[in-house]
Amino acid sequence: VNEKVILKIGGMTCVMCVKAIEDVLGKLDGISNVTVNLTSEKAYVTYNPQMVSITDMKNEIEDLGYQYLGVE
Ligand code: 9UX
Repeated sequence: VNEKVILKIGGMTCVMCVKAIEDVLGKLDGISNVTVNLTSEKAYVTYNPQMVSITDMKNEIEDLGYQYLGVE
């Protein structure tokens, strides 16, 4: 069953940052939709918690060089 989560992200300064985060999160198995908003600095994620965890998302965000600031 899919769930929705809103992740707070720090360090994004341009639309390429947004695209980079959407791309890496979108490639994770179990994530069916990602929309990142630069102004609000949030990622709106639809995912299957049996396939992927918030920690997985956090790791991907941090590996890219951005900050994971928790869930809203
Ligand atoms: Mo452009 Mo966003 O270099 O870090 S991708 S500011």
